[in-house]
Amino acid sequence: MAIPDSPLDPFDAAYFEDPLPAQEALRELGPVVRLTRYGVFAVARHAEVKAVLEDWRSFSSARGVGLQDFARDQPARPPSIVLETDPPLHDRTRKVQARVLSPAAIAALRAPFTAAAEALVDRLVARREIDAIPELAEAYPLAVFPDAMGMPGENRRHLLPWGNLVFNSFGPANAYLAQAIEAAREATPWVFAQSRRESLAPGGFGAGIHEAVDCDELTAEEAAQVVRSVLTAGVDTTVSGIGAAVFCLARHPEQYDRLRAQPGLARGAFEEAVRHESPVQTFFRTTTRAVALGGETLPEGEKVLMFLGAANRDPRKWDRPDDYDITRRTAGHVGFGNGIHACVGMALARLEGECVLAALARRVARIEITGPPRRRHNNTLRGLASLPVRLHPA
Ligand code: HEM
Ligand code: OVM
Repeated sequence: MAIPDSPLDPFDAAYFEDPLPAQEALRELGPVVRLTRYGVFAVARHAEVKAVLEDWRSFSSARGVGLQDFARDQPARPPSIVLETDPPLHDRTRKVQARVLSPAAIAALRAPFTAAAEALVDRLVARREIDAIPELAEAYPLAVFPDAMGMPGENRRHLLPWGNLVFNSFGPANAYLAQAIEAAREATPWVFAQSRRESLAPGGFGAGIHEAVDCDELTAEEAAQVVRSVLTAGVDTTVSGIGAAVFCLARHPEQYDRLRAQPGLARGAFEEAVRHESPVQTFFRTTTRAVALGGETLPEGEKVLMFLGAANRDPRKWDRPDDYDITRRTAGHVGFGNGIHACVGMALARLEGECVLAALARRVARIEITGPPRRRHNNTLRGLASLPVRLHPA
């Protein structure tokens, strides 16, 4: 049996505007396909995506989780020593992040995160007509995340172009990446400076990571890189996730009514939005040896693209996969990945999502879309650039 070819470019404007038909076609073409445009293998079904995520020995992250193969080409930017490593280095860096971002540590933030969400939504409801992307989906993470890190108030907006740059850099060197490099010119040196120990206030996640230097878990240089990893992954992702949830709830008023009746469903409503929209759409791995996948054998040294968003809509796995259902059992979705690299920040992301949606549920009777939503085009992140809405007060 041969592996079928596809000419799809999953990094162009037409795809970003409407990726679902192309994702369905990929799923139906076969369990593994070849993307001829980039000379890589790809998996879009839930079973194969999960299999790749769970086998880090065969599907390495250390040669980069983007299109570029670090074994062939010099990395275009300093690789992450968490995301783009394998054990044993990965175990050491991840352990520090996991401790600082543990469910218990995140639970301690519930009161300030709730207060910030309520204050923001109060201000926005008073305005009635807003753009829910800059004014809610971006404003909320920018209000709470840098504080939790121990960062200063000024210049936090730099976190957005920085994240936009890194998430574009996992794709090809296309016009989106070129624009993102340009747009992050000021942000880049700022992010490196903010990752140093002296820049981070005591009590925050940043200082907590640097404490690992004192017990020789990390070198000082490594600690700054592990902080940078959190700064990179921690904002744009939740912006896309919160934007996705608001967009889902605005398009599905019957789901929003259920949430209003029972604000305790906020966590489930956010999780289902992560499954439905998959803010992080794709990541690559590289084969470390000849490996069986979907009934075929892939050679060593090949890039494999995982379509997380397609897996999260695979009808082989999900009933009515395209429905947004806030009480769906979402267990098994791969929107936060799976296996040893599964999102280490998911407790924080979920707390942010829950706080925002619960605040909306209590204060807003209806979210009415008042203008054309605009997609954001990014080589890895799926989300909106603009979502004009009217917030009807409860
Ligand atoms: C890893 C998604 C929020 C930090 C991942 C991965 C995914 C993901 C799919 C797996 C990468 C892989 O397998 O190669 C998301 C989504 C988020 C979110 C959808 C929001 C809705 C966050 C937040 C933080 C964070 C808030 C930090 C506070 C990280 C880090 C990794 C990661 C550091 C790398 C972990 C490792 O390689 O072991 N995330 N993430 N993420 N995430 Fe998240
Ligand atoms: C990192 C990193 C960067 C982007 C995404 C990510 C989703 C991690 O620098 O470790 O996880």
